[in-house]
Amino acid sequence: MFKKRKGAYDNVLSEVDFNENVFGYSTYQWQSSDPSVEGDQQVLHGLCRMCMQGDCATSVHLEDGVVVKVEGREVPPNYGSLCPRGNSATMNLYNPYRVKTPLIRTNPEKGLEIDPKWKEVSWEEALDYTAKKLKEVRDEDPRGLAVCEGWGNRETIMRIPFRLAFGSPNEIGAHGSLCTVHYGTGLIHGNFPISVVDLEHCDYHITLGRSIGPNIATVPGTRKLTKALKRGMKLVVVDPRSSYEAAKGEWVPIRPGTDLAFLLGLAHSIIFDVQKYDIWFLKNRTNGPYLIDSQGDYLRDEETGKPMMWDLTDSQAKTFDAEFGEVALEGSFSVGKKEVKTGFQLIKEGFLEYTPEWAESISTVPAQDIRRIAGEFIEHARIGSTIEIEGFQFPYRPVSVNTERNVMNHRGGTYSDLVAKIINMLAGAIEVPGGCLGCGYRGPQALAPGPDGTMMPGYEAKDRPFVFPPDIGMHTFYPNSHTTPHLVAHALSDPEKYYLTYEVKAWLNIGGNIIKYNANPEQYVNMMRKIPFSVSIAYHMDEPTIMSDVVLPEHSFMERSRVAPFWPQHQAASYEVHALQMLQRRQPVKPIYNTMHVDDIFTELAERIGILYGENGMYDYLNKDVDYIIKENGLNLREPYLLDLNQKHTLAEIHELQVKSWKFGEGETMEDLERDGHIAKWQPKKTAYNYYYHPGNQTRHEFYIINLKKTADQLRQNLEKHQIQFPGVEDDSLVFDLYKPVPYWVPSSEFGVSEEYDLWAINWKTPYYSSDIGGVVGNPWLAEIYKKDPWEAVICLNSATAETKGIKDGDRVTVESRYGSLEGLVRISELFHPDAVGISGAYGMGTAQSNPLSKEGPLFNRLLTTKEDTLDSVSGGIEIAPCVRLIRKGGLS
Ligand SMILES: Nc1nc2c(c(=O)[nH]1)N[C@H]1C(S)=C(S)[C@@H](COP(=O)(O)OP(=O)(O)OC[C@H]3O[C@@H](n4cnc5c(=O)[nH]c(N)nc54)[C@H](O)[C@@H]3O)O[C@H]1N2
Ligand SMILES: Nc1nc2c(c(=O)[nH]1)N[C@H]1C(S)=C(S)[C@@H](COP(=O)(O)OP(=O)(O)OC[C@H]3O[C@@H](n4cnc5c(=O)[nH]c(N)nc54)[C@H](O)[C@@H]3O)O[C@H]1N2
Ligand code: SF4
Ligand SMILES: [Mo]
Repeated sequence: MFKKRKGAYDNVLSEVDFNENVFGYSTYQWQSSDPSVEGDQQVLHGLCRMCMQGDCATSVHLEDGVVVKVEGREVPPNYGSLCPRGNSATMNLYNPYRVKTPLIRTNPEKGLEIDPKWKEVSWEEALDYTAKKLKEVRDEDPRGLAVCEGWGNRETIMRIPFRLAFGSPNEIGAHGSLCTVHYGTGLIHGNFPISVVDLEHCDYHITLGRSIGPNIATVPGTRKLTKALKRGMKLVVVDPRSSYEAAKGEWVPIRPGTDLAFLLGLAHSIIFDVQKYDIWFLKNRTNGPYLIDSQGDYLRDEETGKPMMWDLTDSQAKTFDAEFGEVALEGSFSVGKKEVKTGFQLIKEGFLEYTPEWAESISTVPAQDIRRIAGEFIEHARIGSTIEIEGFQFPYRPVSVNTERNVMNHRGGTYSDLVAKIINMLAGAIEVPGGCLGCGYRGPQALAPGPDGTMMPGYEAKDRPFVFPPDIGMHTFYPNSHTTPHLVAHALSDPEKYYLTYEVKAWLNIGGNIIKYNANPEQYVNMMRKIPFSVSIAYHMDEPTIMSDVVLPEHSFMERSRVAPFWPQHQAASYEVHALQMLQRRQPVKPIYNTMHVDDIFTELAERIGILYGENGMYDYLNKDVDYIIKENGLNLREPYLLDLNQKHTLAEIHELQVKSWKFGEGETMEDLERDGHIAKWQPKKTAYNYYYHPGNQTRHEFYIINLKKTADQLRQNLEKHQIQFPGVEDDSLVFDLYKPVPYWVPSSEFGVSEEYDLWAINWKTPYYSSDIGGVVGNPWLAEIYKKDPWEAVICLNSATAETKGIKDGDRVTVESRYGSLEGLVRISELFHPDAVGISGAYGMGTAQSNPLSKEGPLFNRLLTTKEDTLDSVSGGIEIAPCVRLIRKGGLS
């Protein structure tokens, strides 16, 4: 029987009454700390979380306390629609495979298929035991705790404050190695997470290896793309697979992993064939005219240290902010004893060899198509035109080329993104109506110039400081990387080689799946086996959870009370969302099992460890609103609505303070939010474009990517200073070669391999699987439809390729890369590039105690490697398109 506790949590954790519920599991009579659900409301304001977008507004309908329907609400950002995942949310709540009560392991042997021999325990026992173990680690060395997070629960507001109060620097994004998409956007847009097309104005959009909406069934993205297509926007989809989006535009099939070649060919064609680009933009809003010395650095004025440009009128170099007759965009000049060239000139010379014919030889995209697309892109850019929005004149450039993880997750992948940015800059289509826009942040900070006149790199393009000895994620050696679960695995397996000076003794998993969603799953299983104590705040018995010593079951998302500031991510781009400031509310349904709200779990643990109260306690960090990279979870608490550091607070109290502190609010209260489910305010439309804050020549983007060179120079110096080698690579030129300021062709690690491996495997997200947030893989309603989809969870092959190999539709084959293999059923189609082997989503694997559905289908990630010499050293990303061979049952084909 659960022991009654005194204090502010009385109303959450009291009166436990272990009844048998419909599923036959013990639960307790829940009494909400949330006034909204204390009555018998029949319709609740919901907030979907069946994908990372997590902002579609829903109505949750109940009958006799049972959820009978979830539907979209007619408010932003989804305006009534839900995708297949959102529609299946009911089954997320009533999933019989959830963890239903706290568990402590009794079997010391660990493995995905080994029964942990769980002991069901009370919350009191689970929390006391976990806190005692974590406290022991903290007393010895707080760095001994690693917190591993992921999209499974990014809603928690207390994960980061808990870790900081604990004193551990080690947060690991479980998801990072296959999602390295942020550098270019941080550098060119000062934004996060990626850059998106302005679908409200764009007329010609080239999209490479990414999804705008329909491919992953993102509701706001699909709405906006549909409108843009109706309006007549031309869509060019460069992809080895003819996706749903490709079907709505021109499909340009490309050989997997060769997008950099295509993009270099496109840039070449604009410069040398079309010979038309936005000279005003390049001269005024980029560092293209800056003079570069023979070392590749800016020529600087001796007195002021400022970068210089060449004035054609009086033939001399001047600081960039001086008065100019006519700025030189191209050319070579002598300044004193120095021979210098403009940044633009160097890029132009660098791109000379990348003719469309050359690009065709690598990417298979016909040279004539590359030339045509280059011409159409520039034609649609309307160079020189303007548009007035609310009395403000913007350049109007309705074109954009965008890339994402399937283009960037290769050695050289950061260059692909940067070449796409260069193409947008050639058209003048950066941060202006119609063009390519940073996704998340709107305001003066994004494009703010530094002392060199160029905008300050933001987010991951801003170097992390060189800290030695390094953290377990090795960010010291990869200062611009995304999260690096793979490097953590390497470092923990060989601490000395990676200069680690302390041990990881405790692991806290919260909604991340380090095992399944990266490469080489076994390495993470081995790593987790060696960690002395691990705890998982879990929804179901996924791979990291079955490896744990303690399982703390959390509420499913519909049971989680939430107040969330809206933060546009990934695909959503238009005035509708980009000028929108919104608070959203999720009224929770009553929990059906013996679970807790994730943030109540953190509070209870923090209190027991002794890190909840006082200065540098968890509440203090909540008040400080530590600089979250994604502000979506930031509380933004401010005077006089801060938490009292010496008193325990319920979540309901914190939500109340959050609403009162909301910086776009005008005195709204929790009642307002409770009544309407959201508070929405649109800022003036012109502020949806960051150009507005720094117009004309008030800021510049890096066309010549000097930031890469600066980072590499510093990294080299630091390695020398500490007299250390770059860990994990034999030859560090493999690393430094990717930091050159002029992008160039870098073949991925999967080219030039033995001829046996004659195809390349590719992967994509789908309307059913966008990641496993909400446990979509085990959702029976979704399974009912994904099992009918011929392309889901199978091995897709082009018909001609299949014929040459004697493979027929329905055959079983093994797909083998140099690193791993998988088996599956073949589906044949004209809609795949002849060199591609397509495997969607992330099916397969599972554990001894997970939903059997999670074991079905091939797991693409088994084909991948995390070896350092295959990485993109700038982003830290792993190779996503491995070369493979097919083995048909009964022999090699
Ligand atoms: N094959 C393949 N691999 C991929 C990708 C892909 O498209 N295909 N995508 C890559 C990308 S871009 C990313 S960002 C990463 C994402 O990888 P992760 O950040 O690890 O995220 P998720 O897939 O959301 O799942 C994490 C775990 O949380 C569990 N979970 C679901 N709901 C809940 C919940 O309410 N609470 C808790 N505690 N856990 C929950 C899931 O079942 C899963 O085991 O994966 C990468 N890996
Ligand atoms: N609704 C919703 N939206 C999401 C997410 C979600 O969970 N829900 N997850 C978000 C996250 S974390 C991320 S990182 C993004 C990532 O999402 P995206 O990168 O946009 O999506 P993917 O489906 O992985 O890949 C997109 C396309 O790349 C193609 N592709 C595969 N290999 C290649 C190649 O070699 N070259 C080219 N040109 N194309 C290739 C695939 O066929 C696919 O059509 O999505 C985000 N969007
Ligand atoms: S896109 Fe789908 S899964 Fe994602 S929040 Fe919206 S309805 Fe839910
Ligand atoms: Mo991602």
